[in-house]
Amino acid sequence: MINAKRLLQRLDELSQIGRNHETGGINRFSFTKEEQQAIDLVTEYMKEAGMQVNVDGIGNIVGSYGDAQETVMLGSHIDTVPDGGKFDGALGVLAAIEVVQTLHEQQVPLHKKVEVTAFKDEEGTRFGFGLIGSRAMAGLLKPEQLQKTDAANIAIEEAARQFGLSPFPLEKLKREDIKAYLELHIEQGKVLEKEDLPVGVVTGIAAPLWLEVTVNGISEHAGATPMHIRHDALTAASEMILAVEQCFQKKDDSVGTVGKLQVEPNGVNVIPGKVTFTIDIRDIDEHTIREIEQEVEQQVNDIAARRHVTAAIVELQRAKPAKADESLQQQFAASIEKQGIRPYALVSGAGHDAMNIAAAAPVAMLFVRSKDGISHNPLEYSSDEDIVIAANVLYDTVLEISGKKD
Ligand code: HGY
Ligand code: MN
Ligand code: MN
Repeated sequence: MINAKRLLQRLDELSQIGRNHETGGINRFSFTKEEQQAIDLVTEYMKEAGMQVNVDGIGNIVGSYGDAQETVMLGSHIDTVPDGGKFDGALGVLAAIEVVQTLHEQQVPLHKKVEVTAFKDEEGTRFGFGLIGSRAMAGLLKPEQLQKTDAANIAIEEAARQFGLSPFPLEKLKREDIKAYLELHIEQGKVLEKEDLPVGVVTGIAAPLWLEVTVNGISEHAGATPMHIRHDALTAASEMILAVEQCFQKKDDSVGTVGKLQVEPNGVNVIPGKVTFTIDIRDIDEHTIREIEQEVEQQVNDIAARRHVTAAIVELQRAKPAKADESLQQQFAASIEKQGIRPYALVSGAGHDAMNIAAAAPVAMLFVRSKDGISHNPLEYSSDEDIVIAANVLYDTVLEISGKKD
């Protein structure tokens, strides 16, 4: 069994880094000093667990245990959304380290190397483009994507170099030796709570398509411009946003979110001349995502024409939905049953690094119950008891797929 006290203590310790003491939220964005502090702490934990620690060219932190050719990789991420919670990503990395430390302390003979990866920039908060580390490891990262910039116009490549990293050639980041990838993650939804279960096995992962819509009208005097001759970018964007919402009413599993909105010049007495907003589209099926994308484009263009403004849509990021490996799902279910818990299968509406790694290896995810389904919020919470159950399920699964058969 894993050392529950140590895991929970580390979770608390890591959660102090990047903490906004007013809101309780955590802000750890890529290639920043907060992230570096978190990397240093996680590196320390990995070494205490008996692992060799390496950082690859894009900044994935990889702890390795054992010297077998074939690798079972565990992992998740330690970066956050703005004012994020303490469990999203961090729990998966720390539980994985705890599993390895327990294997090490109990001198368990292994026939596979076990690695733990803290993937670089899963959330995409700083550059509006995420899953960077897992794209790189799966050979999906494209050179031009490293030219995406943050609000200060710093490109990913530049930020990586300033952080002491050399991302190119990207080919050297690709991994071919991973035989299985397992990720423990909070559910971030309400299903396990409704089923009154501490853990669940993920069957598939919905993928995000992120679009940015820029609406251009004319900034004019709010008092001197009659309503019927305005080119108001904000009222046009508002109608577009509600039309986007309508696109999802008819779809069962798809979800759509407008999360960011910028109004320029943003003056009380100025008709907005330019509005930029983002759309986050999710579904488990790639074809459905494309259908919705076309519908959204049609709506945006029709409304722009009718309101005498122009609209441009650019893709910020796209990923492929992924199915979890059947036999790894069954192994998780068997390990759950050993704890006397009913195995339960569910889809992940949230995106995860596992969906990229699925391009390079069989993957599976273990979900931990989220209180009230809240996540991407300082109120994000999973109980100590559920966390320990999940970490022990992960330990047993790793033992089953990596431990030497006597
Ligand atoms: O957006 C997501 O689904 C994940 O939290 N990055
Ligand atoms: Mn997240
Ligand atoms: Mn996450």
